[in-house]
Amino acid sequence: MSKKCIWFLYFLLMFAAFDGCGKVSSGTEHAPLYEEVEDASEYIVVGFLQVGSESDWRMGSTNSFKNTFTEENGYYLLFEDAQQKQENQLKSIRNFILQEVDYIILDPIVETGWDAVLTEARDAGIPVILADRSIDVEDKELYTCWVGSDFEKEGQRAGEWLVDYLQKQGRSDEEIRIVTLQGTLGSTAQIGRTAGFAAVLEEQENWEMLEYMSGDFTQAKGQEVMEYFLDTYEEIDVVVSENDNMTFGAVDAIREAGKTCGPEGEIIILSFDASRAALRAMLRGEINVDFECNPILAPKIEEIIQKLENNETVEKVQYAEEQYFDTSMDLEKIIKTRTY
Ligand code: GZL
Repeated sequence: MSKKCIWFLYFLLMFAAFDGCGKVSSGTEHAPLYEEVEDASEYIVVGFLQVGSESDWRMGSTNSFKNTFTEENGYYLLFEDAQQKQENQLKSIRNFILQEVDYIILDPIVETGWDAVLTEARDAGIPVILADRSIDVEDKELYTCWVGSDFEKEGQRAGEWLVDYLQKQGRSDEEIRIVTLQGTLGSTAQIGRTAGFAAVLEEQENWEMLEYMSGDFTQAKGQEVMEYFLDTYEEIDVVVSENDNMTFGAVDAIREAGKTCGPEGEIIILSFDASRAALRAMLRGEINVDFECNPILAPKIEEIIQKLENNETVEKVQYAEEQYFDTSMDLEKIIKTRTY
């Protein structure tokens, strides 16, 4: 189908999907529609399915894609924000298939439920690249490759950091009571971080995990869950929070309960993502350590698409480089280097 037909079909579909009040009935917020250009065939058309806009990390991810897949770089980016609902992603993939995009880039909200729709994409001859989170499918050929983080390593790094920190505090033999704010249940980031930390937890006889509960990677839910933890448990020594935005909520809850956290406080806080906002909170003494999760994945994915355009093979799994930050480091200097 010619690109001009695709654009006509796209506009037709968009109007068909509109429910009369200017909103797409599927509930997804569409980026402004791309006006038609003379010869769209010069562009590589990429359909990107973003999880939502739930966190600072997510905004860094969205900016990375919008700054990379530009018309100047030879791309048409069709951007869909699924507002953290898998059904919106499933609808949008079928929409992209109808438009015969050249590539689908999917950041899957959760790992399961993708076999059927990705089979449709493969039958339509459209390569699927996974960004950030991954999927659990029988047939690994349903996607070309996954570019993201080694989440289990992030969780393990957090456990190892806590062992070392408690040792330095002279608390290796003390009873340590821990609660965990989990991310969106069933997402790769949550599965990996929980499993990685648990691998270290099970080797520490004096550590007790009081409870896991999901704050869905949002600040509001993170505060709500932390309030529940504080109401339920007399003594909490450590909070493991699987992203910075839940951490911000947890810090508010701790303070409102008249308790303290961070390097000088009674509750140790481990966070994930290492957004600029969280490193500033660390500077203010609210967080002990933050495990980086790099959202700037679009340049690596763009390289992959160029290789595929040249019929080159690509690695099935490609991890982003990551580190951690704590108050022993020059945070003022580090924050100046951060891009999200
Ligand atoms: C991790 C990413 C997670 C972040 C959260 O790669 O999927 O989703 O840790 C975001 O901030 O909501």
